[in-house]
Amino acid sequence: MNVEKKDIYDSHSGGADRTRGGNGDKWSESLQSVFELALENQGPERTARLLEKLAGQLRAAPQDARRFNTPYLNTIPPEQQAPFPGDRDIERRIKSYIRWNAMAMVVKANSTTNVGGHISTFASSATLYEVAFNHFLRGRTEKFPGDIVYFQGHAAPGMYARAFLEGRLDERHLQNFRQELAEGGGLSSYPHPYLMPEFWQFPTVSMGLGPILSLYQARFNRYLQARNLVKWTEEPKLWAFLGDGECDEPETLGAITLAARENLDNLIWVINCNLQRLDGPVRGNGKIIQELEGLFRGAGWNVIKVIWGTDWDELLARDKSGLLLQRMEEAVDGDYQKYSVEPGSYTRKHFFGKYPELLGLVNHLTDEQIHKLLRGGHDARKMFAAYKAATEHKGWPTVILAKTVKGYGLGEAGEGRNISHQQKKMNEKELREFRERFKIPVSDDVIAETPFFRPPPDSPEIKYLLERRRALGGFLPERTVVAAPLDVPSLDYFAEFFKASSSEASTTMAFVRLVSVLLRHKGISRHLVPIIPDEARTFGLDALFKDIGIYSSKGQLYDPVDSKSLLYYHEAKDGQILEEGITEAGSMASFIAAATSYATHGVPMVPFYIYYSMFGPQRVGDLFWLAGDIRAKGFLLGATAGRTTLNGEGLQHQDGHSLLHASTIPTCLPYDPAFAYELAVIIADGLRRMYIEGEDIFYYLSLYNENYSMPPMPPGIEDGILKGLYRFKPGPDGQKHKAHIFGSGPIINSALKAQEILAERYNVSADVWSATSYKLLRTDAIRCQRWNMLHPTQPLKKSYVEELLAKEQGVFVAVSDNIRTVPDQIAPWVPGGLTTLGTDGFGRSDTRARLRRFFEIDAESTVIATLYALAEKGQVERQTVEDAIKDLGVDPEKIQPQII
Ligand SMILES: Cc1ncc(C[n+]2csc(CCOP(=O)(O)OP(=O)(O)O)c2C)c(N)n1
Ligand SMILES: [Mg+2]
Repeated sequence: MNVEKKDIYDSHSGGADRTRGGNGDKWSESLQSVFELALENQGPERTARLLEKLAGQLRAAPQDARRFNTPYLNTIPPEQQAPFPGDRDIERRIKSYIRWNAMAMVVKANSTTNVGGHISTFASSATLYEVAFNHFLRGRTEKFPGDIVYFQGHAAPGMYARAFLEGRLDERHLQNFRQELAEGGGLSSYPHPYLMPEFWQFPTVSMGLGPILSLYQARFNRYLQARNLVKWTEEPKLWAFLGDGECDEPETLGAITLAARENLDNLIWVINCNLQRLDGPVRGNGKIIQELEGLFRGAGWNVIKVIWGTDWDELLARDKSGLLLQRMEEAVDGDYQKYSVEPGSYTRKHFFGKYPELLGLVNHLTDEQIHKLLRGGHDARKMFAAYKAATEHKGWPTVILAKTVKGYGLGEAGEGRNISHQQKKMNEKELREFRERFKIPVSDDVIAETPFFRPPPDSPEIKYLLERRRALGGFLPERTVVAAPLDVPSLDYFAEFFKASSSEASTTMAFVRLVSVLLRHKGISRHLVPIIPDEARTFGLDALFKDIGIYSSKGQLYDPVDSKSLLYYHEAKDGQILEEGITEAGSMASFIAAATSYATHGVPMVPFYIYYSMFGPQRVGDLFWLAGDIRAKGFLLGATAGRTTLNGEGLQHQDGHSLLHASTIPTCLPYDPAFAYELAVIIADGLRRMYIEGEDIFYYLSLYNENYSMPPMPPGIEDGILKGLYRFKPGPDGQKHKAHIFGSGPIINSALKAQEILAERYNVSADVWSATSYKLLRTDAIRCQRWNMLHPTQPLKKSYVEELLAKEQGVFVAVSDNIRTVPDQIAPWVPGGLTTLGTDGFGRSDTRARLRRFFEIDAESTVIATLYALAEKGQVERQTVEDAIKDLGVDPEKIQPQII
């Protein structure tokens, strides 16, 4: 244990003499002197152990409900506070101008539109950001990669307002806040790299996603270092700014132990504890700061509370009775919110006035002064000291819990009020008050127009602000992409996948083989990042454990039980696999860190995240969506896909709709390959598009666990595989009727068997097509349709699917292991319409054969659907269909799988 004297003070007492209560003075003094004696004689380590032992006894007591809490005081006592090195007056003025502009852009936008926006989040966090911008957050330079910063989404106006003062944005941008389609462009509502690719790096506004991304990004930074993919003389820090309400999201807190376990002292979270969320208080009846402190300390974080501003130091020092702390501890957040709304007289009466002795403490203060007693998060000196301590802390991540007032400075327009979050307008009186309070040089005659204010470039404020950013390496946020293309293998590198397989295999097995082939490619091997949430053995990925190892910052401190086996659990400091354990959200966060490494670090990485298909977009869909926004590149592999192909696992596991989810993400290419060669063609092309052409796209591939013979690749079909549809096996000549069956994944085998039955028994020649991507076919068709509509007099454009099927005769049927909506996507462009078969409804456990009959996607059901489609067109008798149902042994009265 590496405990220094200072740590013991910090974590246990918050300054021992400040914790006394009632007649505890003597006790406190005696304990203090014993403590000091122990320190002197026994040294810090042994003293810490002794104290731990005693504290352990205390914790065992049932009445001790606050075992992870320190008193409701600042963690850093005034005597240990680092001095503030900045120019407080200038910084205050800069901050005021930013406050004003941030407010003005929202108010302005809402004076003529209803586009919304938020004033109160930034109003409460302006000091948190300004101190960080002026003293801590480092930009990217030639020598330093730049700190990584996650800005709280709702504080975006503040970031824009600062960039305006920095001269990076102009009035037109601010004027067009949330009006991105206005002439000349505008500013996105929140941090969206997709919409502002040179400004924002990380989307954060879906609550909880910024925090979890930051955790896994901090670990990914260590991974890159351990694997020598980056060489930093100084390690960048990661800063995540978040809201206290946001901490209710499981994504926010669900993975915090990772950061302590991995010793991520490169990570700093700043939680803006304004005690409010959207509707009201976060913990009206309790204390969010204390609750979070307990959680983070329990999870092994370094916690720095910044609750009280400098004005309180003197009051606390004068309070010899300990009553002030007692009162601070008694009041709940609902009370504190009220103190920020009511005049000082209310606080005097209800907070101090509860104990007459306390009233004496504030006798010298006017009501106005009492009202203005600062909370820690509004005090630059307190925030500076906290940030400094955080950046210097070694061994664990740090969280700063900064107490603020929501809507600070808005006065009656929203300060501390429950409506604060939704406040978007201010009347003239409120604007004047705001102006007075922050001394903004805006005159009466224009104030109603809320003009933006920027001091001239040679003003002390602008010079100071720019000098600070220069000293810290440059502007933030800023997104620059400097990655060189990767040396990716060309298609012929995958030749082994184009031959017939020597034995039966699944597409999952083909994928694992493909990864091991890629790992032998010099250009790309080091850049691969296999990611897995505790399912490697299910998918056969454990074959890679031995060769490339599982990343562990600690290496392997134990002899694994299976060390003698070939597939032993091999952890290594430079391991390449990210074995995340059972966390799909965490794995997605890792995927995103790797998938954006080309932008974040200028080092392109190729993540292959393979997981249980059902627990993909259905489980963590918001992170899938974010992957699009953040311009992720990489491959997501939904393995054990298929409502019937994964047969025994039942309702909660059998996925028949992830492809549809994936289809909704604008930059995602979803594929449903049937054969090993399709997989190889898709991945080879993906590597080219993402890592040579530089396209900001990512792939979702369904993988299945059914073994069958992998055929050789027919010639000339690569383009069809990539576009989404190609003819795999034509039907026999000389039959009376014509049909086409689109099959996907392993269900192409139903189509192939149906092809035989139709030819042998029903005089139908059915071509079997492999449909690899309905979404891509659809997007292409929509693009053409739209063009034609908007250019009505010009020659018609035809989409790939229309072109491909234009000359085909007969009927079209689609069958897959997914819900019908997946193939239905292209129905409008199929000549004569498309009959679709699919797995709508809940899955259940049984054999594949029975499940496929149940969902009506087996060969027999496919034959019936094809005959019925022909009957509908009057090409075969309806009686033929009825006979076929009987002959093929299908029960027409069987349960219907679809429910509502
Ligand atoms: C996942 C998600 N759920 C809900 C919202 C809607 N929402 C936006 S801000 C907000 C309240 C935020 O409170 P807090 O985190 O305390 O931030 P503050 O503005 O108080 O700093 C809510 C519920 C969201 N953006 N994301
Ligand atoms: Mg809040």
